[in-house]
Amino acid sequence: MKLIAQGGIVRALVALGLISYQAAPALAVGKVATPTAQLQWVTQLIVKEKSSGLKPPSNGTDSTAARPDVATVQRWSAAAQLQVTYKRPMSGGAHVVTLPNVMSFADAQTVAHRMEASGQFEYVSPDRIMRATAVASDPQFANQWNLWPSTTVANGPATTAVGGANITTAWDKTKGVNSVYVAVIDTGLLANHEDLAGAKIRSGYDFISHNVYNGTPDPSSHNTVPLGFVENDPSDTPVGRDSNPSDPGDWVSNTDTTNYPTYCGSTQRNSSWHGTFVTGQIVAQHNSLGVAGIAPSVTIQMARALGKCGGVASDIIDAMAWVTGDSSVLGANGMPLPVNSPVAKVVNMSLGGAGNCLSAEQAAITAARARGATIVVATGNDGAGVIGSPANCNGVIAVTAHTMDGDSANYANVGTGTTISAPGGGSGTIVPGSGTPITSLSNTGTQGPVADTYGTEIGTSMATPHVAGVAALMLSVNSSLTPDQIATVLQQSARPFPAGTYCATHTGVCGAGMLDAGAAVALAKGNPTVHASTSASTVVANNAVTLTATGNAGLVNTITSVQWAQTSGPSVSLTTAGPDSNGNYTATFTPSAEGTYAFTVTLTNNTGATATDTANVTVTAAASTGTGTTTPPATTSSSGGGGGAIGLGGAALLLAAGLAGRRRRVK
Ligand SMILES: [Ca+2]
Ligand SMILES: [Ca+2]
Ligand SMILES: [Ca+2]
Repeated sequence: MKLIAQGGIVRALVALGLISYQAAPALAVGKVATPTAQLQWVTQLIVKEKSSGLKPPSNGTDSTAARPDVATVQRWSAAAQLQVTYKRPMSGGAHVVTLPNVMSFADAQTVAHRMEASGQFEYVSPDRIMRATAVASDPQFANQWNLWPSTTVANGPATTAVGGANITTAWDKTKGVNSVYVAVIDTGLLANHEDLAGAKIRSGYDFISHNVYNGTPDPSSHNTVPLGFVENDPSDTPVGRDSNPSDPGDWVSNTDTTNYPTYCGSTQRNSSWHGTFVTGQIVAQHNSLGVAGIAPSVTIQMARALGKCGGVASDIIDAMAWVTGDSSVLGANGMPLPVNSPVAKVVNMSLGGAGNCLSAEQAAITAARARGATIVVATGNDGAGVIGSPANCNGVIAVTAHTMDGDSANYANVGTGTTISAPGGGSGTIVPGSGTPITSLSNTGTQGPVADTYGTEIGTSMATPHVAGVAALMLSVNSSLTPDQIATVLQQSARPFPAGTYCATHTGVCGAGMLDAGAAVALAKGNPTVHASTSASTVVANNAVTLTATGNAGLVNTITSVQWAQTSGPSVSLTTAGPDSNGNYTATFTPSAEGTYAFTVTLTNNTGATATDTANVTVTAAASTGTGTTTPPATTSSSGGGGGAIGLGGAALLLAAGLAGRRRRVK
């Protein structure tokens, strides 16, 4: 097992984004083949046995019940062919063990595969280091072009942006409802920011373990990372996981870079306030202060999992499991957490690392989706043609970033698995543009929080909350949407990339197009339609007439009822049926008296939206059949014997009725 050479570590950390993209070569034309951040370091493994026999934790019992015994850990070490040390149980029946030394991601993967080959394990995954996918930019206040439509719309903003996400148009339908719950997994939240006053913020949690990076000395400096270093919240009790997800700051001092160069990189950094920025993008209030959030009326929740010098997959997985309703997640003092209810239906993860989707990540994502959650993940900022993880896991919505001009941002990863592009700001890959960033909430503190402010950032981290926010708006108009339906609607409503941009000329690698909130919410709302027709517009008395309703519930919606009603003419009894094999609904009646019969049909879908149409039938007396040549009925009625004969004049009326029937009302 080889240790990573220091020079390689530094290069890897530069590429990972610990050093701002301002320091990276600017305006590369095209994307690099693979992320230069491929070299990662790993100190832990996530282990899940096939049938452990270990008791799962349950409410009110100490987590020691779920811990494996010494013999089990020895068996794991034998499978790994090196000594692993038990660290803690995690969600989903998995466990975290510490490796004897820092190793590359590839070497850790080799150990994991070796363990899996023993046949004892459901999966073994390297506990990858994750980082926020933001890129700092020069502080400046910019207009929120990212919320604008691409073309002028009635009652819309005066200005448009080619790359705008058309959020303002979606606001005509909804700004969100507080019964839609969104979770953000990030660096924590300064919930007292002035632009969050009045926002619906529910209790979150701080998932950062006390011993992240502890146990394996920095291979470069040989210094051991102290307990509590990553969580960095000594005033919160107990140590380790706690119920306060406030952001204490994630600054990296010169002392930190000297003591822990492998873990923290070589460059001093101020606190990012990344979680507050991302949260503000979604729920900053519309209050003539600061900025406008995308879905200001939804309920938000912070699950803190990134601290000083990043975080680990095991903490992030536990955070994702808990916000989406997993009952097996351990909190403070290793005690099981109460189930998060109602569960978060949208999870924003503006974070990631390079490499394949971990089995542990995939298992957690699959389980979260089964609980109804839509997981939205940033593709990463390596400027690569390969997306990061967990964006590359199955079932997530992977979000890349574009600029104000609609070009792929030069830092944004694209490639297989990308779902959609959203505004991330900065310069384009082919069209440099103005470099305009995204504006949201921040803090003036360089270490701990000091005072509210507003800041600008660029990155796939900033693109991701656009999609999470729009998913929340979609759920606000249609609470029954499944994760798959949300992905489908987002893709079907996306706008094409502008001609000449990177994504227009590299089809299939940037997802379905540019996020369009106005179109997505309209489709999600699923306006229903219905069209009524008759088997004959004129019929002789005592012959059956069939009325047919052809309806559409609206995209991804379902029809809950189709109601027929007679509005004029001698009263008749309607025999209703449907849907038939074509999805049509019918009503049949046999009139006995001459006159004009009028009917309405009302289709209601599962959102409660209705559409109506009308149909008229003229009934003539039995003694006075038509004067011209008789013809068979235009449509055979479904019951009641032979259809009535109609004359040529009747055929003309039928056509007119068909045209009239297209006048349908939707509300
Ligand atoms: Ca803590
Ligand atoms: Ca805390
Ligand atoms: Ca505001």
